[in-house]
Amino acid sequence: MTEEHYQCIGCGATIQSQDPGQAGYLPASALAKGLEKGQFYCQRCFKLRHYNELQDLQIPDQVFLDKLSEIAHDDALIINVLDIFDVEGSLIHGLARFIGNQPFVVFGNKFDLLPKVTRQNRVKHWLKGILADNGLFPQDIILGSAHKGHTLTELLELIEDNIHDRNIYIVGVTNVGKSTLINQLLAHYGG
Ligand SMILES: Nc1nc2c(ncn2[C@@H]2O[C@H](COP(=O)(O)OP(=O)(O)OP(=O)(O)O)[C@@H](O)[C@H]2O)c(=O)[nH]1
Ligand SMILES: [Mg+2]
Repeated sequence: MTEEHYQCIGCGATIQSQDPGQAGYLPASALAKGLEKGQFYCQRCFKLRHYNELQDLQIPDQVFLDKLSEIAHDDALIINVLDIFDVEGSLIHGLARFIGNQPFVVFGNKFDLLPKVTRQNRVKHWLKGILADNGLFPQDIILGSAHKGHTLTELLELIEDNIHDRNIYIVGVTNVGKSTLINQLLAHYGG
């Protein structure tokens, strides 16, 4: 039997030992161990489970777009992460089209870089204006810093209020801090 017949019990990806950059990668040495046990976690899921560490993964555009278009038909809450230092550059073109009528909340990240005296309400008001100019009307705007767990109370409350009823999608363009945020959430929830 070839390794193509095995799936990761974490993410469902087909287990493969050829390309560490692709979904389902498991080093050949660990593959042998998995064969003994009869079950496999890919390296990415293994690290997520045991080290609370999220590895980036390159996926083909079409797979990503297909996944994105599922959101509109799911019971979803979308958290759109923005970099408050590059708001215009953080906007996802066509977001409203992808998410349909699903509730969405904006998380303005990297608030730690602003002076300590900065008033959150003023930043929220400013963000709201830019979003409205771009046809985006989030249910709420939350500010915080993915680097600093203690700034995430409001976001955690939002997640906890929704997680039992709907899937939560954290979306954002590159470099806004999604991985940092998810790693922080994993650290908070202990995996
Ligand atoms: N100052 C500050 N920097 C942050 C914060 N969150 C993320 N960063 C930095 O922003 C950069 C991008 O963060 P990532 O978490 O890799 O961003 P990402 O959205 O996962 O990026 P891609 O995986 O490329 O899509 C890194 O250098 C982080 O250290 C934050 O709250 N404050
Ligand atoms: Mg990332």
